[in-house]
Amino acid sequence: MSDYRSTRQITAMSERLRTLGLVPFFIQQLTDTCMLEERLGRVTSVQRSRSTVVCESGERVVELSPALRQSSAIDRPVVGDWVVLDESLSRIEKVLERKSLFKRLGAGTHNEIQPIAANIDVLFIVTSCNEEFKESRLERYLALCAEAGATPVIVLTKADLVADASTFIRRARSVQAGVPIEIANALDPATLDGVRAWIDRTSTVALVGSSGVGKSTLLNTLAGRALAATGDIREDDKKGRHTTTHRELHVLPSGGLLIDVPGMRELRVAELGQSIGAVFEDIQLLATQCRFVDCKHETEPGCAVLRAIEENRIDARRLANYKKLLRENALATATLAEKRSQGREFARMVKEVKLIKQRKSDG
Ligand SMILES: Nc1nc2c(ncn2[C@@H]2O[C@H](COP(=O)(O)OP(=O)(O)OP(=O)(O)O)[C@@H](O)[C@H]2O)c(=O)[nH]1
Ligand SMILES: [Mg+2]
Ligand SMILES: [Zn+2]
Repeated sequence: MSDYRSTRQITAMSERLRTLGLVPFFIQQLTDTCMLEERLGRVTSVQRSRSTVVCESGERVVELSPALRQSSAIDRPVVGDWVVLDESLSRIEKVLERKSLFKRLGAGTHNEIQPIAANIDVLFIVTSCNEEFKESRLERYLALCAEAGATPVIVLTKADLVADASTFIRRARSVQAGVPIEIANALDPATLDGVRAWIDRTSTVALVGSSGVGKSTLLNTLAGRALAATGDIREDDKKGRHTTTHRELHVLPSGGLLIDVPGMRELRVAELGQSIGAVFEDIQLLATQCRFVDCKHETEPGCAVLRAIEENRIDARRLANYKKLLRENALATATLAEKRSQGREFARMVKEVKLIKQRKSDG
């Protein structure tokens, strides 16, 4: 599609779709112009098989097409997706190709990749200046963010509750070279200029982080009104009470889109590719100087990584977490690959049995 045509379509496009973050990347995937105005929409929340979609004509609760209902979790619509509805505007027919996707390995025994939020530009990894703060958790979020294809920003909330936030800032800086950090009191709009600078009219920001760190509070303060419920945290261990129970995309009155994601208890990784390396660039660079090319940085002589730990240039915790994520990722990735090949094998067997049956009935 020519640039001219896509520009013309955007100018003709409804203001509503534009405030929902519609950009040429999605318009270019549409083949029929009339489909654009009426049947295009963005998923603002998902409840089991039903999704809330905002289209030009307003908000609708819609079902999935039979094909989508049978597809795997990763291919089904998730909050943030751009979708095409059927002519009666009651069913999602197609999920447009995603610009980015934040996902994890499903919790519990479900060895399936679970999409969390689609088409996000920026990921606010929210953590607070108290016992909740953990470098290892941040590293995990950052690896998943690199894989998602979004820009990470660490948002340090509850800065008002500590005399000096500098220790937390220093610790946040250590988890990934050059990662932006914003300090905030999520209850006070006067402290949110740094956070606001990441939000513009068409970009989508997802808020992730443990329960109780202040994601919904941040959303409400940025919006200037109570869009989401918030809840207090437990006094003894500072843990949240999982107040937000489903993911939802909100449009800010001043423009910009925020996806509030409930605190996740488990954040398992799988199929991370090179994304672990994006977070642990320092360790991977040092590893090129180890004496042995296959150095595991355990007890080997001439290990540049172990030397950096001895000289306090790298934390032993950081190396341990790097190894843990590598192990976890390798195991989960292998399990998923095996499951998929078994699925293919099973499908092949079913096909063969059907063919035999057919031959029998034909003959
Ligand atoms: N003092 C202070 N309190 C905050 C700040 N941010 C959040 N809180 C409080 O922390 C508690 C939890 O905030 P929520 O916004 O509900 O937390 P959440 O991250 O949305 O939690 P879940 O929905 O459970 O995932 C509330 O009592 C908020 O008022 C902050 O920056 N400073
Ligand atoms: Mg919340
Ligand atoms: Zn080594």
